[in-house]
Amino acid sequence: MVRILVIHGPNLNLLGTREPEVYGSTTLSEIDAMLSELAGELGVEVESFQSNHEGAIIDAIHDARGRFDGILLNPGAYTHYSLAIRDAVAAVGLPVVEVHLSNIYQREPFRHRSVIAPVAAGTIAGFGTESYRLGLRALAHLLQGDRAQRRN
Ligand code: CA2
Repeated sequence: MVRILVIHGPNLNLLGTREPEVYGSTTLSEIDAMLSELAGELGVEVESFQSNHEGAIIDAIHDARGRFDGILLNPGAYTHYSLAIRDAVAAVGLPVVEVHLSNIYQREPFRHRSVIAPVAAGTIAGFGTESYRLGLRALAHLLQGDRAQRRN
């Protein structure tokens, strides 16, 4: 079965407890539960990980090789400047779908640039928790297509 690692970056552990006007009122564990439910429908497996530390996120990306087929990644504020996370994504060679709750292009200018986007398979932003669900669907579609192609 296709296995997907979900990585939530810094401060996303606070979801649902602060700034609901920007990030909504759903907690991170509720998002993880939604993703597990959707994974069941899509016939994929998901495992979730959250860290506030750049190095821990990089380690999780490296360790995904051989254990997961793809990564659903919300890099949080690292999106905008972490060349180290970008390099890890490029190096691991697994498809990565970048997701954001908010529409980063409607926000402050420093959020308009993602250094991750050029090495991601695709990016979804602005749909709140639905961004994660759309991202999981997109990644499952990509990976299940790859599997079918390898069988033929
Ligand atoms: O919209 C997104 O998903 C972001 O990745 C969220 C990051 C932000 O730095 C990016 O520009 C866009 C911030 C996550 C902070 O989450 C909080 C949740 C509750 C309270 C405070 C912060």
